[in-house]
Amino acid sequence: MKIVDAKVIVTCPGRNFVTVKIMTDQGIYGIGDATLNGREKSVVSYLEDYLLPMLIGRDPQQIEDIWQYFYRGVYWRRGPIGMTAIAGIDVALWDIKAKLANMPLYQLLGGRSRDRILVYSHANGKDLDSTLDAVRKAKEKGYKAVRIQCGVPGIAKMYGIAKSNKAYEPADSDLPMEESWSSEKYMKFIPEVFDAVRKEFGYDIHLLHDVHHRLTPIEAARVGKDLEPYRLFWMEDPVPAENQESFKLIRQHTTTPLAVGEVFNSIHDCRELIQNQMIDYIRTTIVHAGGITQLRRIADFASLYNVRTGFHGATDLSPVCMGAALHFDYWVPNFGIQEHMAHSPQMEEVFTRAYEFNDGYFTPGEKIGHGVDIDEKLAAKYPYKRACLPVNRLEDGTLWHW
Ligand code: KDG
Ligand code: MG
Repeated sequence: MKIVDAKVIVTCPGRNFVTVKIMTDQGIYGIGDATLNGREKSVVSYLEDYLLPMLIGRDPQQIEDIWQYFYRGVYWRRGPIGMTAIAGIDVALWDIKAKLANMPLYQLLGGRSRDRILVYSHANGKDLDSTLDAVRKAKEKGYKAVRIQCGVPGIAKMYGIAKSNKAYEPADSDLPMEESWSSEKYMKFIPEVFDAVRKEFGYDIHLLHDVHHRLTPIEAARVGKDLEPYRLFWMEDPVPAENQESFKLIRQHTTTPLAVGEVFNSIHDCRELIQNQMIDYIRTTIVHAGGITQLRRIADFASLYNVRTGFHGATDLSPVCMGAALHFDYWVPNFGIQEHMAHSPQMEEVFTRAYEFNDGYFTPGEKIGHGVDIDEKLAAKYPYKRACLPVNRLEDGTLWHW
């Protein structure tokens, strides 16, 4: 069996998505997500100018060898652009292999370990009342777990809080917008938010929160401690994770569970965090971490230390990534939770999917492969539009993490 063609499809049905499509001499094809939010074209160039031409003539069944060829073989290892490109190819190859085996992907991975996949949704509001409303709406839709973000009094423009009726804040400006931040104002306000949510909805719902890397370790320790009475499912990305040692300090002070890793792209980025049991959930996902081939290694390694998965699943990860992630979640023994943000109807017209939501849980569907496909004709109607993520500054103008 041989790969006879491979291409990249870029489409923007509301936001930019990059999809790898690999064709074989047996008529079977596979697709993979290679979207890197706000930097999409760098991955497109890496794929088109380098990796895809090297695929032609190879046996698509040799997923491992192809992965090693693009990881070890290129000399320049790791990094978000390279690992996202590898992930796009890797998932397309797993899709082909599952189609060849005439199985849904989860069967090929080892079969399902659970009946359904717990997902968390987002509830965010510009103030406390609208946040409580958003939680109510998420509950009405059946979600059993909700990530809560709330505008902070005194902070004018803040990432993670929806503008108008949008579900979240997408990368939506031609050049980066500037937002602002005050750790002091946030740290005072956030326990009040969770206090109000627990008072209104009780403890029979999982609550999550994303700090988005904005605190220092000692500040994160304080927030974790202050949130303990509200029994969070997790506190996410409390500090930037380049320095994995930071988490030792946070861990010494709080029992609030920690989730980290949506910006990681290799097993080495999370090795110390996992090995030293400094986190509880690993968020590294398929599209940004070299695909299923590497993520399997990360999950197996994490299972040795009781660290469970909680994959990133914002809307900038295409339905192709979501489909593949749900097959992985169905199988992986140390599953924790899966993030879910609904794609728009326009996006779901371009990407058809077999996965299904029912009362707070997903199932990946029984379609062979990963069950997601792309309508290329429709995709062509939505040309790429540059869209940048914002930057963040402290009140005195200092550029900050966001
Ligand atoms: O591209 C960046 C978004 O995916 C990210 O900001 C969303 O933090 C996020 C999350 O937890 O979903
Ligand atoms: Mg996050």
